[in-house]
Amino acid sequence: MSKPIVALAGGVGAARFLDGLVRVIDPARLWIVGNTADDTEMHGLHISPDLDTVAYTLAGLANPQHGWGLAGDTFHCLEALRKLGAEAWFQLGDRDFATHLYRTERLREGATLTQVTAELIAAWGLPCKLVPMTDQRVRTLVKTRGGVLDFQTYFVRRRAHDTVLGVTFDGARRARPAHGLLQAIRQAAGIIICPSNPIISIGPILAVAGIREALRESAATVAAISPIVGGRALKGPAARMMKSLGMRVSALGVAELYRDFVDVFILDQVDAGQAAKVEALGMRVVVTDTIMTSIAKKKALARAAAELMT
Ligand code: FO1
Repeated sequence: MSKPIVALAGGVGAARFLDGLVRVIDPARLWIVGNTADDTEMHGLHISPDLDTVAYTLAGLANPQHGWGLAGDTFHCLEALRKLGAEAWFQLGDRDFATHLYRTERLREGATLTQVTAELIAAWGLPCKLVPMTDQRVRTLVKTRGGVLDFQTYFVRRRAHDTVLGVTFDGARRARPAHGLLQAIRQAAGIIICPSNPIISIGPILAVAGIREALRESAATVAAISPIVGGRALKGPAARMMKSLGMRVSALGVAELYRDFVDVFILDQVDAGQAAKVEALGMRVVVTDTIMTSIAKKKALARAAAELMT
Protein backbone atom coordinates (compact mmCIF):
# COMPACT_ATOMS: atom_id res chain seq x y z
CA MET A 1 0.00 0.00 0.00
CA SER A 2 1.45 3.37 -0.97
CA LYS A 3 1.96 6.00 1.69
CA PRO A 4 -1.04 8.22 2.54
CA ILE A 5 -1.66 11.67 1.17
CA VAL A 6 -3.21 13.80 3.90
CA ALA A 7 -5.40 16.81 3.03
CA LEU A 8 -6.59 19.39 5.58
CA ALA A 9 -9.99 20.62 4.50
CA GLY A 10 -12.67 23.16 5.28
CA GLY A 11 -15.94 23.30 3.32
CA VAL A 12 -16.79 24.32 -0.24
CA GLY A 13 -13.34 25.50 -1.46
CA ALA A 14 -11.66 22.35 -0.19
CA ALA A 15 -14.40 20.13 -1.61
CA ARG A 16 -13.88 21.62 -5.09
CA PHE A 17 -10.16 20.98 -4.93
CA LEU A 18 -10.59 17.44 -3.55
CA ASP A 19 -13.05 16.67 -6.36
CA GLY A 20 -10.07 17.18 -8.70
CA LEU A 21 -7.57 15.40 -6.46
CA VAL A 22 -9.54 12.12 -6.28
CA ARG A 23 -9.46 12.06 -10.10
CA VAL A 24 -5.65 12.29 -10.32
CA ILE A 25 -4.43 10.10 -7.42
CA ASP A 26 -5.54 6.74 -6.07
CA PRO A 27 -8.35 7.90 -3.73
CA ALA A 28 -7.68 4.94 -1.41
CA ARG A 29 -4.45 6.73 -0.39
CA LEU A 30 -6.27 9.91 0.57
CA TRP A 31 -6.88 10.90 4.21
CA ILE A 32 -9.10 13.98 4.29
CA VAL A 33 -9.09 15.74 7.66
CA GLY A 34 -12.25 17.80 8.06
CA ASN A 35 -12.83 20.87 10.20
CA THR A 36 -15.50 20.20 12.82
CA ALA A 37 -15.33 23.49 14.71
CA ASP A 38 -18.33 24.71 12.59
CA ASP A 39 -20.40 21.79 13.87
CA THR A 40 -23.64 22.84 15.43
CA GLU A 41 -26.80 21.49 16.98
CA MET A 42 -30.11 22.32 15.26
CA HIS A 43 -33.54 20.84 16.09
CA GLY A 44 -31.76 18.42 18.44
CA LEU A 45 -29.50 17.10 15.67
CA HIS A 46 -25.72 17.13 15.28
CA ILE A 47 -24.76 18.89 12.03
CA SER A 48 -21.20 18.62 10.65
CA PRO A 49 -21.31 21.03 7.69
CA ASP A 50 -17.73 20.73 6.47
CA LEU A 51 -17.63 16.91 6.65
CA ASP A 52 -20.93 16.74 4.78
CA THR A 53 -19.89 19.30 2.15
CA VAL A 54 -16.76 17.30 1.33
CA ALA A 55 -18.59 13.95 1.35
CA TYR A 56 -21.57 15.14 -0.72
CA THR A 57 -19.22 16.74 -3.27
CA LEU A 58 -17.04 13.66 -3.67
CA ALA A 59 -20.13 11.45 -3.92
CA GLY A 60 -21.47 13.72 -6.69
CA LEU A 61 -24.49 14.60 -4.52
CA ALA A 62 -23.79 18.24 -3.60
CA ASN A 63 -26.01 21.15 -4.53
CA PRO A 64 -24.02 22.72 -7.40
CA GLN A 65 -25.36 26.22 -6.71
CA HIS A 66 -24.30 26.51 -3.05
CA GLY A 67 -21.66 23.81 -2.80
CA TRP A 68 -23.23 22.67 0.50
CA GLY A 69 -26.43 20.64 0.97
CA LEU A 70 -27.82 18.09 -1.49
CA ALA A 71 -28.72 18.66 -5.13
CA GLY A 72 -32.47 18.75 -5.71
CA ASP A 73 -33.31 18.60 -1.99
CA THR A 74 -36.69 19.85 -0.75
CA PHE A 75 -37.42 21.77 2.47
CA HIS A 76 -40.82 20.48 3.69
CA CYS A 77 -39.52 19.45 7.11
CA LEU A 78 -37.88 22.85 7.72
CA GLU A 79 -41.08 24.62 6.63
CA ALA A 80 -43.12 22.46 9.02
CA LEU A 81 -40.68 23.31 11.82
CA ARG A 82 -40.97 27.02 10.96
CA LYS A 83 -44.76 26.78 11.29
CA LEU A 84 -44.26 25.26 14.72
CA GLY A 85 -42.27 28.36 15.70
CA ALA A 86 -38.83 26.72 15.51
CA GLU A 87 -35.84 28.74 14.30
CA ALA A 88 -35.43 27.95 10.62
CA TRP A 89 -32.62 30.22 9.39
CA PHE A 90 -30.25 27.31 8.74
CA GLN A 91 -31.31 25.67 5.46
CA LEU A 92 -31.58 21.96 6.17
CA GLY A 93 -33.08 19.97 3.32
CA ASP A 94 -35.30 16.91 3.75
CA ARG A 95 -32.73 14.40 2.52
CA ASP A 96 -29.94 16.24 4.32
CA PHE A 97 -31.97 15.73 7.54
CA ALA A 98 -31.50 11.98 7.10
CA THR A 99 -27.72 12.41 7.41
CA HIS A 100 -28.11 14.41 10.63
CA LEU A 101 -30.68 11.99 12.07
CA TYR A 102 -28.38 9.04 11.38
CA ARG A 103 -25.31 10.83 12.80
CA THR A 104 -27.12 11.97 15.92
CA GLU A 105 -28.57 8.56 16.67
CA ARG A 106 -25.21 6.81 16.21
CA LEU A 107 -23.46 9.40 18.44
CA ARG A 108 -26.17 8.86 21.07
CA GLU A 109 -25.51 5.11 20.86
CA GLY A 110 -21.89 5.85 21.75
CA ALA A 111 -20.21 5.79 18.32
CA THR A 112 -17.48 8.36 17.72
CA LEU A 113 -17.79 11.01 15.01
CA THR A 114 -14.91 9.23 13.23
CA GLN A 115 -16.90 5.98 13.16
CA VAL A 116 -20.13 7.62 12.04
CA THR A 117 -18.35 9.55 9.28
CA ALA A 118 -16.76 6.31 8.05
CA GLU A 119 -20.20 4.66 7.98
CA LEU A 120 -21.72 7.55 6.04
CA ILE A 121 -19.00 7.71 3.39
CA ALA A 122 -19.06 3.92 2.98
CA ALA A 123 -22.81 4.14 2.35
CA TRP A 124 -22.16 6.82 -0.29
CA GLY A 125 -19.46 4.65 -1.89
CA LEU A 126 -16.46 6.92 -1.26
CA PRO A 127 -13.13 5.08 -1.51
CA CYS A 128 -11.09 7.69 0.43
CA LYS A 129 -10.87 8.25 4.19
CA LEU A 130 -12.67 11.24 5.66
CA VAL A 131 -11.94 11.89 9.32
CA PRO A 132 -12.99 14.70 11.63
CA MET A 133 -10.00 16.57 13.06
CA THR A 134 -11.06 15.27 16.50
CA ASP A 135 -13.85 13.32 18.15
CA GLN A 136 -14.08 15.88 20.93
CA ARG A 137 -16.20 19.00 20.74
CA VAL A 138 -14.32 22.06 19.47
CA ARG A 139 -16.29 25.22 18.81
CA THR A 140 -15.34 28.30 16.80
CA LEU A 141 -16.33 31.46 18.66
CA VAL A 142 -16.30 34.78 16.82
CA LYS A 143 -15.75 37.98 18.81
CA THR A 144 -17.67 40.95 17.40
CA ARG A 145 -18.62 44.39 18.74
CA GLY A 146 -21.99 42.96 19.68
CA GLY A 147 -20.49 40.08 21.68
CA VAL A 148 -19.21 36.57 21.11
CA LEU A 149 -21.13 34.58 18.50
CA ASP A 150 -21.09 30.87 17.74
CA PHE A 151 -19.84 30.24 14.22
CA GLN A 152 -23.10 29.49 12.37
CA THR A 153 -24.82 32.48 14.02
CA TYR A 154 -22.00 34.71 12.72
CA PHE A 155 -21.77 33.02 9.31
CA VAL A 156 -25.32 32.10 8.30
CA ARG A 157 -27.75 33.92 10.58
CA ARG A 158 -25.88 37.26 10.52
CA ARG A 159 -24.44 36.65 7.01
CA ALA A 160 -20.85 37.31 8.14
CA HIS A 161 -21.66 41.05 8.31
CA ASP A 162 -20.12 41.68 11.73
CA THR A 163 -16.56 42.97 11.96
CA VAL A 164 -14.50 40.14 13.41
CA LEU A 165 -12.39 41.24 16.36
CA GLY A 166 -11.10 37.80 17.30
CA VAL A 167 -11.61 34.08 16.73
CA THR A 168 -11.09 31.32 19.29
CA PHE A 169 -11.49 27.55 19.14
CA ASP A 170 -13.07 26.52 22.38
CA GLY A 171 -11.98 23.02 23.42
CA ALA A 172 -9.12 22.70 20.89
CA ARG A 173 -6.33 22.41 23.45
CA ARG A 174 -8.10 19.58 25.27
CA ALA A 175 -9.08 17.81 22.03
CA ARG A 176 -7.14 14.81 20.76
CA PRO A 177 -6.54 14.33 17.02
CA ALA A 178 -8.74 11.65 15.42
CA HIS A 179 -7.45 8.10 15.86
CA GLY A 180 -4.52 7.37 13.54
CA LEU A 181 -4.25 10.93 12.25
CA LEU A 182 -0.86 11.82 13.76
CA GLN A 183 0.53 8.55 12.44
CA ALA A 184 -0.88 9.28 8.97
CA ILE A 185 0.80 12.71 9.07
CA ARG A 186 4.09 11.11 10.15
CA GLN A 187 3.96 8.45 7.42
CA ALA A 188 2.49 10.61 4.66
CA ALA A 189 3.92 10.87 1.18
CA GLY A 190 2.71 14.44 1.25
CA ILE A 191 0.32 16.78 3.00
CA ILE A 192 -1.94 19.33 1.30
CA ILE A 193 -3.54 22.34 2.94
CA CYS A 194 -6.62 22.85 0.76
CA PRO A 195 -7.65 26.34 -0.46
CA SER A 196 -9.87 26.98 2.57
CA ASN A 197 -10.23 29.93 4.92
CA PRO A 198 -6.95 29.90 6.89
CA ILE A 199 -8.57 31.35 10.01
CA ILE A 200 -11.87 29.53 10.47
CA SER A 201 -11.43 26.36 8.38
CA ILE A 202 -7.75 25.38 8.61
CA GLY A 203 -7.17 27.33 11.87
CA PRO A 204 -9.27 24.98 14.04
CA ILE A 205 -7.54 21.87 12.64
CA LEU A 206 -4.12 23.38 13.41
CA ALA A 207 -5.34 24.30 16.90
CA VAL A 208 -6.11 20.69 17.90
CA ALA A 209 -3.35 19.67 20.28
CA GLY A 210 -0.47 18.03 18.42
CA ILE A 211 -1.52 18.58 14.78
CA ARG A 212 0.52 21.70 14.02
CA GLU A 213 3.57 20.17 15.71
CA ALA A 214 3.14 16.93 13.71
CA LEU A 215 3.02 18.95 10.47
CA ARG A 216 6.16 20.85 11.48
CA GLU A 217 7.99 17.61 12.23
CA SER A 218 6.75 15.56 9.26
CA ALA A 219 9.42 14.63 6.74
CA ALA A 220 6.77 14.79 3.99
CA THR A 221 6.33 17.84 1.78
CA VAL A 222 3.59 20.09 3.14
CA ALA A 223 1.99 22.09 0.32
CA ALA A 224 -0.63 24.82 0.80
CA ILE A 225 -2.88 26.32 -1.86
CA SER A 226 -3.77 29.97 -1.38
CA PRO A 227 -7.51 30.65 -0.99
CA ILE A 228 -6.80 34.34 -1.55
CA VAL A 229 -6.35 35.32 -5.20
CA GLY A 230 -5.74 38.89 -6.29
CA GLY A 231 -6.47 40.08 -2.74
CA ARG A 232 -9.92 38.44 -2.69
CA ALA A 233 -11.23 35.22 -1.17
CA LEU A 234 -12.25 32.50 -3.63
CA LYS A 235 -15.28 31.93 -1.37
CA GLY A 236 -16.65 33.37 1.86
CA PRO A 237 -15.44 36.00 4.31
CA ALA A 238 -11.71 35.13 4.53
CA ALA A 239 -10.51 38.44 3.05
CA ARG A 240 -12.67 40.65 5.31
CA MET A 241 -11.73 38.56 8.33
CA MET A 242 -8.01 38.77 7.63
CA LYS A 243 -8.32 42.54 7.21
CA SER A 244 -10.22 43.11 10.45
CA LEU A 245 -7.74 40.88 12.31
CA GLY A 246 -4.86 43.05 11.04
CA MET A 247 -3.43 40.49 8.61
CA ARG A 248 -2.17 41.12 5.10
CA VAL A 249 -5.05 40.29 2.70
CA SER A 250 -3.08 38.45 0.06
CA ALA A 251 -1.54 35.11 -0.80
CA LEU A 252 1.53 36.36 1.08
CA GLY A 253 -0.66 36.99 4.14
CA VAL A 254 -1.83 33.36 4.03
CA ALA A 255 1.75 32.11 3.59
CA GLU A 256 2.74 34.11 6.69
CA LEU A 257 0.11 32.23 8.72
CA TYR A 258 1.56 28.89 7.58
CA ARG A 259 5.26 29.78 7.61
CA ASP A 260 6.27 27.40 10.42
CA PHE A 261 5.11 24.18 8.72
CA VAL A 262 4.53 24.68 4.96
CA ASP A 263 7.30 23.75 2.49
CA VAL A 264 5.63 24.64 -0.83
CA PHE A 265 3.12 27.43 -1.37
CA ILE A 266 0.91 27.27 -4.45
CA LEU A 267 -0.37 30.65 -5.57
CA ASP A 268 -2.30 31.92 -8.54
CA GLN A 269 -0.60 33.42 -11.57
CA VAL A 270 -2.21 36.81 -10.86
CA ASP A 271 -0.20 36.82 -7.61
CA ALA A 272 3.10 35.78 -9.25
CA GLY A 273 4.57 39.13 -8.12
CA GLN A 274 4.38 37.90 -4.49
CA ALA A 275 6.52 34.82 -5.14
CA ALA A 276 9.82 36.34 -3.99
CA LYS A 277 8.33 37.52 -0.69
CA VAL A 278 6.80 34.09 -0.05
CA GLU A 279 10.15 32.47 -0.86
CA ALA A 280 11.76 34.81 1.66
CA LEU A 281 9.58 33.08 4.31
CA GLY A 282 11.49 29.88 3.51
CA MET A 283 8.94 28.24 1.19
CA ARG A 284 9.25 27.06 -2.38
CA VAL A 285 6.61 28.66 -4.62
CA VAL A 286 4.56 27.09 -7.41
CA VAL A 287 2.67 29.54 -9.63
CA THR A 288 -0.34 28.16 -11.47
CA ASP A 289 -4.02 28.73 -12.29
CA THR A 290 -5.89 28.12 -9.01
CA ILE A 291 -9.38 29.18 -10.16
CA MET A 292 -11.35 25.93 -10.38
CA THR A 293 -14.08 26.75 -12.89
CA SER A 294 -14.15 23.33 -14.58
CA ILE A 295 -13.28 19.71 -13.89
CA ALA A 296 -10.23 20.10 -16.15
CA LYS A 297 -8.99 23.07 -14.07
CA LYS A 298 -9.65 21.24 -10.78
CA LYS A 299 -7.63 18.30 -12.08
CA ALA A 300 -4.79 20.53 -13.30
CA LEU A 301 -4.50 22.22 -9.89
CA ALA A 302 -4.70 18.85 -8.12
CA ARG A 303 -1.97 17.50 -10.40
CA ALA A 304 0.28 20.48 -9.55
CA ALA A 305 -0.13 19.61 -5.85
CA ALA A 306 0.12 15.82 -6.29
CA GLU A 307 3.38 16.16 -8.24
CA LEU A 308 4.99 17.52 -5.07
CA MET A 309 4.22 14.32 -3.16
CA THR A 310 6.77 11.49 -3.06
N1 FO1 B 1 -24.58 28.01 4.58
C1 FO1 B 1 -25.33 29.12 4.41
O1 FO1 B 1 -24.80 30.15 4.00
N2 FO1 B 1 -26.68 29.10 4.70
C2 FO1 B 1 -27.30 28.00 5.15
O2 FO1 B 1 -28.50 28.04 5.43
C3 FO1 B 1 -26.52 26.80 5.29
C4 FO1 B 1 -27.10 25.60 5.66
C5 FO1 B 1 -26.31 24.43 5.70
C6 FO1 B 1 -26.89 23.20 5.98
C7 FO1 B 1 -26.12 22.04 6.00
C8 FO1 B 1 -24.76 22.12 5.73
O3 FO1 B 1 -24.02 21.00 5.75
C9 FO1 B 1 -24.17 23.34 5.43
C10 FO1 B 1 -24.94 24.50 5.41
N3 FO1 B 1 -24.37 25.73 5.11
C11 FO1 B 1 -25.13 26.85 4.99
C12 FO1 B 1 -22.93 25.85 4.89
C13 FO1 B 1 -22.14 26.05 6.19
O4 FO1 B 1 -22.70 26.94 7.07
C14 FO1 B 1 -20.75 26.57 5.84
O5 FO1 B 1 -20.36 26.23 4.55
C15 FO1 B 1 -19.65 26.05 6.67
O6 FO1 B 1 -19.91 25.86 8.00
C16 FO1 B 1 -18.38 26.87 6.47
O7 FO1 B 1 -17.47 26.07 5.83
